[in-house]
Amino acid sequence: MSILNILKHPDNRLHIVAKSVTHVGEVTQQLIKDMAETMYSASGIGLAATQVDVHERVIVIDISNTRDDLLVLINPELQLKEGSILSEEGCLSVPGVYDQVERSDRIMVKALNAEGDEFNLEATGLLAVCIQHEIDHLDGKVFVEYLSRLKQERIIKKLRKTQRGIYPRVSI
Ligand code: GNR
Ligand code: NI
Repeated sequence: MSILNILKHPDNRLHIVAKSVTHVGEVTQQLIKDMAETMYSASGIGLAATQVDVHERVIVIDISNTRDDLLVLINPELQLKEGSILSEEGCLSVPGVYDQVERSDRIMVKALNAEGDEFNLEATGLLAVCIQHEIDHLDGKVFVEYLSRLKQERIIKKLRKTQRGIYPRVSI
């Protein structure tokens, strides 16, 4: 298992549209393990492969308080979305920035699990928000793109300042 480097906004690689997984095998399963370890170690509730510079449609989520309820979504497809919910979002690729985003409050999603089997899931509230946030990543979209241009410019300025001189540690 390994903790992967998380790309930080602004980074053009966060705008790459991820490709569908054609075969769920050992390589994808190892990616899922590494993504889960990375998400838990960063205390996030979700992580999309895009954020670790792998441009395949793979998502891991765990919104449980106990951090032991991993949800894996491969090639997720939104089948239905309804209602609206306004909630404060954050993102591991946009550290220290939190702001209100409007999303659908209830969704139905179809996806493959880590075994490659298809399943359908109905989600509401935080889980629905998180799934939409992660699917956006796979489509090359970061949540700050829903904010005003002024806010986006301020966020980029702040992140460029704090990221300056910070380079990922290479593990031995
Ligand atoms: O850890 C995360 N918290 C969060 C809070 C509100 C809405 C979405 C999220 S997802 C985020 C982890 C992340 O960046 N996933 O892409
Ligand atoms: Ni995110």
